[in-house]
Order: sequence, then structure tokens, then C-alpha cells
Amino acid sequence: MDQITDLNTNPDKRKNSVSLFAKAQGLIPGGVNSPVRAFGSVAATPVFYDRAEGAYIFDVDGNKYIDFIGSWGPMILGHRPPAVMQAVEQQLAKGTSYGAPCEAELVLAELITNLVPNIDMVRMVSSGTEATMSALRLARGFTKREKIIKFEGNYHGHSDALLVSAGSGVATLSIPGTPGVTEGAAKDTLVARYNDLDSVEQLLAHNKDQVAAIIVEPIAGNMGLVPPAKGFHEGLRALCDEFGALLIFDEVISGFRAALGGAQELLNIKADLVTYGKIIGGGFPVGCFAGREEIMKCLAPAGSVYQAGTLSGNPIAMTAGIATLTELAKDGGAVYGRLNAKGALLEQGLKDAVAAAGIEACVQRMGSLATVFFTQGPVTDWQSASRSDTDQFSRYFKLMLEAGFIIAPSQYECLFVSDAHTEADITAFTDAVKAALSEL
Ligand code: KE4
Repeated sequence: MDQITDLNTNPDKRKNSVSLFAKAQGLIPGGVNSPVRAFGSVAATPVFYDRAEGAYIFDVDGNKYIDFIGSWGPMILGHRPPAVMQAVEQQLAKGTSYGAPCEAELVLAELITNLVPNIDMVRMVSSGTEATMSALRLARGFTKREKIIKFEGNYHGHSDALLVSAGSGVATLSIPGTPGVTEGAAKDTLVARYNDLDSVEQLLAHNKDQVAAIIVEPIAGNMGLVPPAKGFHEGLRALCDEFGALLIFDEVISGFRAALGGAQELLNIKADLVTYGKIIGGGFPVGCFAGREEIMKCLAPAGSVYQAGTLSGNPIAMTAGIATLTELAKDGGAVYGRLNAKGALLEQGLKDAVAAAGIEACVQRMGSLATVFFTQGPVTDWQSASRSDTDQFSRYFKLMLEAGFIIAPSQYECLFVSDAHTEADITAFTDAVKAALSEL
């Protein structure tokens, strides 16, 4: 097979993307505002997009793709869902930012606390990074302890303390300890192995009474899709209770995707703090951290743990989030049955494609999140995920792009299925995967 070494092999197909990227690199570091978008790990020229609708996205050269990134999770209803667009258009007529309280902040807060039983209060921010960073500060303020435990391959945004052994773009770009993160910033971050309770217990025992919190992706999505092992979260809950640490579920991806009540509902685990992002903003910049009143009331101005944000609770983002969660809650959350059925169709099609190609690969899925790993499964942690053949993933990525499908340009991300994807879209995708894998 002649190697598709770069999208420039199709200069006429994406020439506007190529020229925009060339110009962007002189104005924006790496030509992008978030590293994983640069297609660096798949040795291709990034595609610039012009518009999106439903399950489809269109680049600046007019090429149409079926989108399995969905803005990395927010587009669970598909792009430009009518109910969200209508609500946002109405809010636009009333202004975009007040820097002061507005009713929409209460409405979204009430929606979240109604949908997630163990949450009494929420604090809105403008990104998942802010949410996890602030949740850690709150946990440290509440427990008066300094250390935290995270998991290798989990990604919680780019705050200093959490960039240690992170997944997503850090793993994708094989960035070791990120320059700029000082020893002081990282010294209180302890790293355990995902799905390995012994590694957690050892850290807790060796740092007795010093660990403020364990932060975890309840369903890991930033080393590819890695489901929690049976008993893993029950064990984390028990260890947190035994050692007096808070359990923080980072649900920026899984929140309102895994179930209406998120991974807490799906896994029947109650965390002490939960972080959200993506879906709760309906495509606008948002994040939030939430938990029981006893902890949340430590936050300024109610308490002394400081946290703030100019655009926190932005009326447009709140309005989009309200409309999105309202849609997801319709008919008792019937959408999740549809998403899970589409996820199952996707998983079966991918498994059939891998079997037909006879290559070393495995498919892992939870609900509407899935990953094709180019390594023998099961993938249970970063060690096993990082054995994936990323060169083969790169070839697969480019073959899929040429076939008209947008997937994350990294082995260490997920496929995101939306309610806008039809069964025909998913079958077309898995048929294209079958063709691509047979060409590898
Ligand atoms: P943001 O700061 O990017 O809004 O959220 C950070 C974050 C926190 N927690 C989890 C579990 C996350 O997945 C993320 C961000 N997700 C990545 C994709 N896996 C964002 C994509 C990007 O970095 O461009």
C-alpha cells in the first residue's frame, strides 16, 4: 500500500486547510490552540473546519466528514441541536456576559443537583482544567492535607499538579515531565496505576494522613477507553474512607454521558467531589466542580478557599448547558438507551473489522465511548495502552480521514458517539474501518 504520509498527498482536496495551517503556524504556537488538534502524532496536516451539523462536519475545502470527535465530548446531541440553538439565540438577544449573577446559573445548578443525588452545590468555571484544579485546592483546604494521588494515563487538564504522568495530549506527544512544571508543584502529586488498588494503598500507607484526595477518571478516556476493573472504584471508595482522603471523580468526559447521573450512577459509587465540563456547556466554554454542602461551603465567599473567574457562569454557556441537559433528561433519559445501542453496534462492527483483518488490535467500549487499540488486549492501564502501535494507528487515522470520517488524531483518545449519529452512519464507519484495517 502506498503510504499516506501526509494529507498534502491530496493537495487539491484540502488545499485551504494546508494554507491556513501554514499561516497559523506563524501566529499560534504549533498552529493550534490545543496541541492534540495539530495532528502531530499522526504526521498529517490538520484539517480546518468551516461548519458542522448533526453528525457531520465540513472542512474549509467543502469536504464532508462523519464526526466521531464531537468536539471531544460536548456534542452528545450532535452539532447545532435545534433546542440548544434556539435557547442560545434567545439569550444572545439579551446579552452575552454580565460579570454578575444571572438566573441561568441557578437553573443549571439546580438541574445538576437534581440529576446527581449526592451533589448539594456546584461552582461553575470555564474549563475542565479549572474544575479539577479548583477541586484539588478545595480538597486540600477542606482536609488541611497537601498530597494528592492521580493515575498514570489519566488526564485532568493542564494545571501544574495534574500534568504529572498525564494522558491525552501529554501522552500523545510523548511529553515527559512537562517543562515549566516545577519540582515544588509536582512534589505533592503521587502517581498510582489505574485499576491497581495495591498501588493506591501503598501510597496512602506511605503518606499516612497526608493525602487530601484521590482524583480519578471513573471511566478512563485519555489513554484510550479503559473501563474500570470490577471492584476498582469500590476499593478506592473504601481506601478513601479508611485513610481520610476525599474521592474526586473527574467526570469531564463521563459526566452526563455514561448515564444521566454520570459514572456515579452507572458505577453506583458516591464520590466526595465531582468535576464536569464539555456536555454541561453544550459546546460553550464551561466546567464545574460539585459536591456536598459541607465541603463546597469552604469556597469563597462562603468560606476561605479562594477560587474565581471572569466568565464563570456565563449566561450563554449556562443557557446552552440547561438546554443540553434538559434534552438528555427527556423521557427519563431515553437518549442513553439509544446511545448505548449505537455504541454496541459500533463495538460489534469494530470487532468484526479487527477479526477480518487478523491484526493485533482490540476494541474497548463503555456506552458511547470506544477505542480501537493497536495492541493485544485487554488494555487495563497506561502500561498496556502504551504498548499500542502508534504508527499503525497513524496509518489507520489517515485512511479513515480519506474515507470521510473524523476520529481523534491520537491512539490515546476515544470515539464519541452522539444521538445524531444514525445506525447507517455507524455501519458506514465500521465498514470503512474494515477496509482500512485490511490495507494496513
Ligand atoms: P479542558 O480544560 O480541556 O476543558 O478539560 C480538561 C479535561 C479534564 N478532565 C478530563 C477527563 C478531560 O478529558 C479533559 C480534557 N479532554 C481532552 C480530550 N481528551 C481535551 C482535548 C484537548 O486537550 O484539546
